[in-house]
Amino acid sequence: MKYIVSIVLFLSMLQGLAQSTFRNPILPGAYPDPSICRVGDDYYLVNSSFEYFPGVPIWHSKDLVNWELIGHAVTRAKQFDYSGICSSCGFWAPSIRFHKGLYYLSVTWVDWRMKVGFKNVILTATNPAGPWSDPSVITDDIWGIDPAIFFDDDGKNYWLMNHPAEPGAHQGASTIMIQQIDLAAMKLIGEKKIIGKGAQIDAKYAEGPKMFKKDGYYYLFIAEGGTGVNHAVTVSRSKNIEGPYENFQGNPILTHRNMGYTSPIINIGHADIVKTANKEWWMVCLGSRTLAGTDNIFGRETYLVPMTWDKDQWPIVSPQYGQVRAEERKPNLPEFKAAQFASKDDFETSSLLPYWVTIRIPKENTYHLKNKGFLTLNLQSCSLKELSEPAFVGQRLRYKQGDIITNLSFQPKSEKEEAGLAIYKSDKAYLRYVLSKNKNGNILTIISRKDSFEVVLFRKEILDINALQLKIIQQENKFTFYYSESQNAWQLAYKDFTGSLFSVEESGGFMGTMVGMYASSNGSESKNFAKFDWFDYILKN
Ligand code: 6LW
Repeated sequence: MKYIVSIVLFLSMLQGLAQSTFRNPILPGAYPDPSICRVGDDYYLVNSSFEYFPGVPIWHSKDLVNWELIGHAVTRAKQFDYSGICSSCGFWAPSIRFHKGLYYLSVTWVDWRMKVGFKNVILTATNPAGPWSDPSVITDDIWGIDPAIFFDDDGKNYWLMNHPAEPGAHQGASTIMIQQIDLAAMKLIGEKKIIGKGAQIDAKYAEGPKMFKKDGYYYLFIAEGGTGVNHAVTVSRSKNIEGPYENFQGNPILTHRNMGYTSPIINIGHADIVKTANKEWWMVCLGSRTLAGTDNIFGRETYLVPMTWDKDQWPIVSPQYGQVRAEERKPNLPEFKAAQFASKDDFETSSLLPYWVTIRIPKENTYHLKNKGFLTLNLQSCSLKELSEPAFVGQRLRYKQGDIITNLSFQPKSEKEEAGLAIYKSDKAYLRYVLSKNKNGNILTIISRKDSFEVVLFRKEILDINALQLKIIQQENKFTFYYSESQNAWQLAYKDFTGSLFSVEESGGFMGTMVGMYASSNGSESKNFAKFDWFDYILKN
């Protein structure tokens, strides 16, 4: 008996321990450039979303650990013209703030075809779940990214942004500017001041500025080193908002750059901070989990790190450890039961669940849920290789080990028509696992594409296409493909495709990898469609 009691006590102690920690990243998958604000007991967080629609996800939490996707800031085609924007263009580094009943979201809209390439805008909302306003353009004539607003306690409001360095500065040099903003008129006023250029003497890419006031000091948190393995968070402060700013001698306050690729979490940088109602300070930042040592195929994700202040009132991030930890102690906040979506979507809803995204804004009727219990994709003549609006509905790849399964109904009518699954990194790096047709009949193929170079990994005639199921098993950076012609009679199609193709290191860009349902008639007009009965993305670790 005594023995049983001690086992129970031991188990509950273990459970207690388990409950006092959380796992990083708090938002796995391509959710970079986090910005956070607190309103009472509620926390709101936003991320970059690049060429995907709806744009700029808005998250809600009460405990900083469990997050609910409550909406997006960009839900209407009228807000931004996505047509033809390149992969990794679109929305960069939003910042969210709350002031006098209104939520403010400042963000960069990137389209290299514009005169400058960067348009910096503000959207507002009374409810963070939306609807958000149309954009007010603050700058479209200065090279600069990552805008943030700061509301000072004297009633003045400021606009902060990354800004070019003086001509002749070292390669990659950039600065941080500040200028007053009239938020009623949505116009910059007064003079622009440069208040930072990074902590390292030859710092590159000073960006992502966030301003805070505490005990008479203005603290300027920035990212520097570029958004790769040399990324870092640094801080400077001043008693005068317009400077001069003094760099903290303990900079960088957070980085994994000193570990290079030996760290299982790389790219740590681009941060925002928040003070809880319990007077704790926490930092959110971006980082990436690597697979097989180097491959970062998830893109940049959101992490949560504790923060405190030293005796001289400089911030100390991840006290004792100085690193972002995969398992971290929870904030001192009551647990928030965030609504979680089931892994399987049966497509019983009348509109897509919020985690689904499309590449740019598809033309009307590219997809629909009118056949209850099915997602229907109408074949588009464009494909994933054009900067167009393909029939693709996907979600972020986010598990180190996961199964992706779908049930497809599709009758290809020509050799150009195809439908199935796609793993998509950009217009230049993706893989299609599709049912198509040749002169002998229906075929199932797996084709990877890097730039304009395609490799056919698998091709097989399929006799019964009425109950076709496709499955991709991901184990770290290896992807194995199965198909089944009758319920769960799985046959191997291709084993261990190395996912380096989807990594930022190999294929560049700022965005991570998406996986989803796809259909195309590859340049020909088609009235054909593909129906997906369900889609399941199961966590296996
Ligand atoms: C973003 C910049 C960055 O604007 O990457 O991590 C850019 N840092 O701050 C795109 O996400």
